[in-house]
Amino acid sequence: PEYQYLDLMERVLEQGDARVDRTGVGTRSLFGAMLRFDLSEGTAPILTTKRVYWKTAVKEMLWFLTGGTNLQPLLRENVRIWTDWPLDSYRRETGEAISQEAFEQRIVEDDAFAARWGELGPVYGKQWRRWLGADGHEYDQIGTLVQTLRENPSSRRMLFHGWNVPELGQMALPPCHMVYQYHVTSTGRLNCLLYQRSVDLLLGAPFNFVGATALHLMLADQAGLTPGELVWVGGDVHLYQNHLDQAREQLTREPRPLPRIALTRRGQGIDDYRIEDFTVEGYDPHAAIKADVAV
Ligand code: THF
Repeated sequence: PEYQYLDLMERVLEQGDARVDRTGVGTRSLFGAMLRFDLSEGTAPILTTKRVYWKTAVKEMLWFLTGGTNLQPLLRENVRIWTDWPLDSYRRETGEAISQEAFEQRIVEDDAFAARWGELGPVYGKQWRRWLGADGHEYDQIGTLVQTLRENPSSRRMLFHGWNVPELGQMALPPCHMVYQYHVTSTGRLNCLLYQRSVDLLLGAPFNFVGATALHLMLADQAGLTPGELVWVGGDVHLYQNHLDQAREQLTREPRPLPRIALTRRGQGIDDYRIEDFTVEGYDPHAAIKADVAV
């Protein structure tokens, strides 16, 4: 399974179209890719060719599920992968050369500061749990999904979407992992197809695989189903120019057996999961690979 990812990385490296992107860093990019991960044996797509901080990725997914869009609860869980965007706005708007650590500390300790500067706009959590309709009603796409998985699993409408067109301009970033569609087989296996429009293959994708897997487990648990396949589709799949050496390093490494992931208890509802409910066993990765995220 990990070979699919490494093959994709190699193709982007060797055949990717070099271009300048929104961030100005520059990428090598190719368009359209599919990876398939079998979750049915409890196997998790947590890459072994570098250490992936899977708890961080699961915590991020749990944060999306709360419907939250502010950094504060994330930082209180010591998840720092979203800081760069609000930090960038803060520095631009105030002209203050604050360090990341000082900024994060203020967000954690000062509620008013967090409300003003820690807000990412109507990103994932808002759209998933509280999509604001033209009728003024807030739509809980996740709640509806769980209900349909339970009551009408042959439905072809089991999906949720982050691309809320009128609100895109208020988001710190428009959604990358954009649509999640679910499918239940006659034997009660839950499959997911995740469409990701933009893929930071070195830093982002490994997190997105873990997040989607964690959500898959929770949804299966809620609907009395067993996890099946996670099908991942990438649109613009890219490597940033300052990630090329890291990608080459990763490609020299021999993949090890993938670990196993499980829930340790049954949730009372989709909002009832915590990081302690997830266990990963048999994870023996190669060393972490450091890289800067493009903002
Ligand atoms: N923007 C870009 N350019 N890449 C992304 O992957 C990305 N995301 C989210 C939003 N915008 C993005 C943010 N997700 C890391 C991982 C995921 C991120 C952002 C950053 C990261 O730096 N990971 C390091 C360190 C992890 C840690 O310190 O815990 C790593 O080695 O994995 C994709 O959804």
